[in-house]
Amino acid sequence: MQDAITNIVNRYDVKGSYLDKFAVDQLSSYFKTGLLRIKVIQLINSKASFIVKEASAQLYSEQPELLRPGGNSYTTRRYAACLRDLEYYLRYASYAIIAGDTNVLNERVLDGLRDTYNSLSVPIAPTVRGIQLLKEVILQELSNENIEAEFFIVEPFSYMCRALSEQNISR
Ligand code: CYC
Repeated sequence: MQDAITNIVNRYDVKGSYLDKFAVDQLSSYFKTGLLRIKVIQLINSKASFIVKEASAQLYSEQPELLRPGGNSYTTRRYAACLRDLEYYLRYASYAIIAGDTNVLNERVLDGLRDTYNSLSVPIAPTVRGIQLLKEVILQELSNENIEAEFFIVEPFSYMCRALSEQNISR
């Protein structure tokens, strides 16, 4: 797993150079957002089950066919798997927010996931919508607490949506 600091240090180590102004600017913007990152992960941590519940309720009200016979969330086993997956996305997004790096998402969540989903017929588009809804619920909660939304808060969610939506062009 990488974070904003190891990412920069590794790049400079490869070149064998000291951290220049560019690196220092990137590092200071990471440190400047540090307290806000902590606030955001505390909010996610304290409201995790609410966030998942809201996002899934919204998903199933938009796409009720998922819950009907033939839908991928039909049966309590699959419904539970779906809530669990949303919980995974939320938890790993919180790790990426505090790390300031999306690498953890590739390593622990996304690698191979499309293939797993395809082999189990888990539909990608509603999953992507579920991740967007997690993000929207968090943005609403942040605004309720007068915390201004910043790019780094939404980025891990957008990153997972992009990665899941991407077509595999090698096949
Ligand atoms: C299944 N989701 C799975 C499976 C994996 C993941 C590996 C297959 C194994 C299992 O059932 O547990 C996902 N596992 C992960 C992820 C990680 C991991 C992300 C990283 C930590 O270790 N179905 C829907 C919704 C969507 C959904 C749109 C929820 C948003 O209709 C999800 N995922 C879903 C469902 C299954 C599943 C229903 C069970 C499919 C089946 O067995 O038929």
